Parts: sequence; C-alpha cells; structure tokens
Amino acid sequence: MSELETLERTLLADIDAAGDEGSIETVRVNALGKKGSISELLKTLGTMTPEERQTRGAQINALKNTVAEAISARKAALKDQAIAERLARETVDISLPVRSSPAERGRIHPISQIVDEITAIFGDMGFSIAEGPDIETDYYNFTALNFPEGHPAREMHDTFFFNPDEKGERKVLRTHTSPVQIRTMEAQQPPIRIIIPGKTYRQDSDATHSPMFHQVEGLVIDKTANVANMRWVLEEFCKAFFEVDQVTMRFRPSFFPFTEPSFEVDIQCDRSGPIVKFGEGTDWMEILGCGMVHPNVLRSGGLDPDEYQGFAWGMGLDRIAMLKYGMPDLRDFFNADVRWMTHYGFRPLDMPTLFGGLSA
Ligand code: 2NL
Repeated sequence: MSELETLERTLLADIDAAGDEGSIETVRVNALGKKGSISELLKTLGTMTPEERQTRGAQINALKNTVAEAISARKAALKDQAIAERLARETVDISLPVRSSPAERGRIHPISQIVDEITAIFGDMGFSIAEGPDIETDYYNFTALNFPEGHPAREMHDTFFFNPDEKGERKVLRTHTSPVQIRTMEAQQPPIRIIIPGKTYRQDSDATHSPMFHQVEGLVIDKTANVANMRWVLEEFCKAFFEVDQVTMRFRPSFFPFTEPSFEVDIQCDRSGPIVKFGEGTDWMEILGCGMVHPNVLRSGGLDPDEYQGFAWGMGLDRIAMLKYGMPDLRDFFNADVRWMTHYGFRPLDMPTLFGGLSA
C-alpha cells in the first residue's frame, strides 16, 4: 500500500472515530491546518518535476479533496446529532401547571372584603362613598355631632387624645366616622346619599375589641327622608349582606347624641347550631344603630332643619365580619399572619357584586 493510501485510511478512520465537533476540528487541523499532514505534502509540489506533479501531485490533491469532504460531511452529521441531543435534553413539559403569580397568591383581608361587599350593596342603591381624615379636631368628632362641651359621652368613647397644640387645641383619633358626614354636609347640597367606611379608634382591647376598629356609617339627607325610608334601606341592606331572601328586624328605642329619635337594630337569627343563621330562629342579634339626624347636627352641617331632614346609621365591621365568616378571635385580624390570611382571605379577582354573588 502506498504511503498516500495509508495516510488516507488513517485520516478517514480518525474522521469516523471523531465523536464530537471538538475532535473533528482536531482531525481537520492535523490534516489540513498550516502544519497538517496533507498541507506538508502539498508543500512538496513546488519541488517536483512536471511529470511527478502530474501523477503524485494529482494524487495528493485527490487525497486532500477526499479528506476535506469527509471532514465536512462528518462535521455536518455531528452538528445535527448535537442539536438532536440538545432538543431531547431541553424539553419543556407544557402540561405542567403554571406557577401562580404573586397577584394570584395574594389575599384580600376579610375587612377589605366586607367593605367591598357593603359598598357594592349601597352603590347599587345610589349611594356614594365618602372619606375623611383619621386624625380629627375635637369640633368635628364631638361638638358638631351635638356632644355638649364637658359631656360624659366624650369620655365614654375612650378617646385617644393628642397633646394640645400652641392654641391649646387637642386633636383626636376619630372615635367614629361621623365627622366625615359633617364635612360632606358642609361641602355638598342635598340630596345627600353617602356611606363612609373607615378606621376608628377607642381605648379598648380584648378578644372582641381592638383599639383600631372599622365602621361603616351612612347618611341620607333630603326634604322628606323619614323613618320608613330608613327601615327600608336597612332591611334591603341586611338581606343583600347576609345573602338571604327575608329578614326580620327589630328597632329598639335608644340614645345617640347625634340622632333623635334613635334606635338600636336587631336582626332575627338562629344561634342554636355551630353557625349563626339569619332570617329564621328565635334569637336576636344587634347589628347597628340608627336614627333621624338631630336638628343641631343639621345646623352644624350648614343645613336648615326646617327645610331638610335625614337619617343616619352606623355599624361596626369587625364583629360583623367575624360573624359572617366564622372567625373566632378579633385579634387575629391585625396579626398579619400569612397562614390566617391564606385561610380566611379572599381572592383578589373575585370582586363582590350583586349580580355575581357577594362572597361566593
Ligand atoms: C353605632 C351607632 C350611629 C350615626 C351613627 C350619624 C352621623 C351623623 C348624624 C347622625 Cl353626621 N348620625 N351617625 C347615627 C346613629 C347611629 O352609630 O352603634 N355604631 C357602631
């Protein structure tokens, strides 16, 4: 076998044996690179006689072409193989569930849910939402609401007072959301139909009381608003809120400085089982206070009590939320415990609506 044939066999065997793109490149450099075996042979062409060049020169060139073709064929095959292997390795299982985004994992706090439900109900009846500051003046929190100066009712609210300012005025953390109604009466002309959800503060802390708690108050002012209208509004609210077709309500005479007459409202329920049922049973549960707006309060709001009249009500949200969603301890509401929120919280995109269901 000639020296060229031996070289060809060796190189073709090396090409065959090359298992990846790196080793085929090594074979190419060793054969066709600057100092490769075939390149060295090609360099001898210049020293050959014309006859030698015709025979041996042609053989060397043929060898070069054969090896070059074999290398590029093997390279292409190895490249295809590498792609096939990578495709097999990097498959994505598109049937796997998508990991939920933070927006889906987050939860709406039951108090926010209750506020959303209540605003959906009253919004449907044509009420607007009003808001105001948590830090109030003594005037808006008490005086404008017909609490006489030095009256024990001011102390009864267990008010958080700030230190007096230069003028000797003490700001307070509002003890109810009623100051917002005064501000609204000052700013808007009747008819007024508003509800005010918000944080309120009193010095009180145990399993059923938190120093910061939540209220929704409502106010209707026009020329004819009366107790019958109030009963209807509150009854419609209770049916929608407790998601029952029928409720029985009881209005007991009561006292608030800002209403006259005043009532405490109970709703009929069945507390014999593990959960409270509304619209049936023989028990009563107090859910809100209400009344006709006191003439002095209308005057505080800049309205003439001989021309305008209205009704108002207020309810605490925290106890109602505990009741509606079966949460046993009020203190858990404000512990920011993610396990509690995962269990009792609501999905952010399930907005309560009257047509889609409030809390379903
Ligand atoms: C309760 C009772 C009530 C009001 C709040 C109110 C506000 C104005 C005028 C008249 Cl500006 N009334 N609010 C009226 C009656 C009762 O709350 O037990 N809340 C938890």
